[in-house]
Amino acid sequence: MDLSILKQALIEGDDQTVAELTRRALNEDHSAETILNDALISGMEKVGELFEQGEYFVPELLLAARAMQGAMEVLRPLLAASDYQPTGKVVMGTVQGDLHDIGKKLVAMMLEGSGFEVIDLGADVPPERFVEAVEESGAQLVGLSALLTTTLPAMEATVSALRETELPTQVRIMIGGAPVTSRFAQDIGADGYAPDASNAVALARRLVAPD
Ligand code: B1M
Repeated sequence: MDLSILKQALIEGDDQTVAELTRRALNEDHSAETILNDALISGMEKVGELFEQGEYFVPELLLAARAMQGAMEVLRPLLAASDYQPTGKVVMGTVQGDLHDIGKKLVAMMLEGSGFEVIDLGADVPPERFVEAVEESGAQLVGLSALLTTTLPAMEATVSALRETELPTQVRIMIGGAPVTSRFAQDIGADGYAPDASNAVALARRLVAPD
């Protein structure tokens, strides 16, 4: 099967076809990673371009996002399958004011797949909820996602709230999302930045490794 058909179905926001073609591509021996990168993520990039060009509006974004989430449910067991032993506990969420959660879910899935226990707080998460979750769980790592330039200040506020609270364990913070850079991570006092899900896994492993 040519993965461009799946990509096109995602761009059109046709959730049933996207789920069916994702299953078919797996049956035809495309790997979960190839399907994700070459059809789904690249399809979402195209959706973003169409939005920027004024050809797509929020309803089209929502349809594409719903189709992507359906495909991710199909891929989830394969992306999460792994031989690794539990590596650490991580609290994840998209920061306050930001509803974009597809990339964050992907990072959470890949972290689960590499042996992390993930406490996923969802999207639009206020700083104090991150603090509470770390207090309750004793997680060593927090992962923050933001997709809007306007929610970068909420990321900074969350890092400050975590740094200002006396926590049971010393917590490391990693951040990511399209408008985030490693420079921004340094500026706000996060411990690291990852540009995508696989780099996020490598970074998370480094951050929880004993010094
Ligand atoms: Co919106 N949106 N959106 N959107 N949306 C973007 C982000 C945008 C770039 C589109 C555009 O203009 N080209 C633009 C932001 C511009 C900016 O601020 N610079 C934008 C806008 C403007 C908006 C609204 C303001 C639109 C409006 O209402 N006028 C609005 C805001 C709502 C809000 O959040 N308060 C809005 C709404 C939405 C929907 C709700 C309709 C929907 C989200 C649905 C959902 O997530 N459940 C949506 C979507 C789908 C998009 C695009 C098209 C796709 C995002 C996506 O899922 N990408 C997006 C355009 C684009 O990105 N090309 C866009 C696929 C995903 C796998 O990638 O999330 O980047 P990504 O995650 C990557 C990396 O960034 C990284 O790893 C992931 C996997 O590789 N990563 C991390 C992410 N988090 C990480 C954390 C880490 C490490 C790595 O460590 C913890």
